[in-house]
Amino acid sequence: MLEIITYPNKLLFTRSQEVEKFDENLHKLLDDMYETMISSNGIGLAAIQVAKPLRIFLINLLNDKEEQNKEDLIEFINPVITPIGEGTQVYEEGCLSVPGFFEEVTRYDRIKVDYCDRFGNAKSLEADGLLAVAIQHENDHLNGHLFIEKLSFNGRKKLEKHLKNSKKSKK
Ligand code: QAP
Ligand code: CO
Repeated sequence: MLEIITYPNKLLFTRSQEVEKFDENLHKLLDDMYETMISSNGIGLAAIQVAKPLRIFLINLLNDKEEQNKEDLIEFINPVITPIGEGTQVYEEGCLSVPGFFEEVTRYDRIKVDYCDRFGNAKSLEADGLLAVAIQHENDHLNGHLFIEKLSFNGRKKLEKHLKNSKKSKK
């Protein structure tokens, strides 16, 4: 298990670097990130959330039976995202680095992603729905951005209240 860093840790606001070596160290990091994501009840995790500033994230959505199977895991390395069309969608997002807070965010409806797998093979996929949301959320982490930067005025107020309350319960 790796430790997940949380807001307002300043590492979360740093830009991650491209992966250059697709070696056993990378594979170990990907495996450790997977274990960390699953034991934290996550469906997505970026390397910067475990304090590794590398352009890597994992997504493992639930299937239509609401099961989270490792065979549905996608590992994205050095991803590049391109929106398809102008459509947008709204989804109630959360983040393991902002524990206990969930709020609506607007994202592109459809995207194309070019990325590498763990062996350095070039891959490409088109996504919509929740997968498109998850990819955009995780890709923001690689550029030092959090979903809470995209909140509406009322969402921001909710966040302030949440942060105050979680500080109180820590004391
Ligand atoms: C990113 O988020 C994401 O606060 C992944 O108490 C967001 O796995 C993908 C989580 C929106 C798709 C849509 C957060 C678990 C998990 C929490 C997560 C918490 C427990 C968040
Ligand atoms: Co996140």
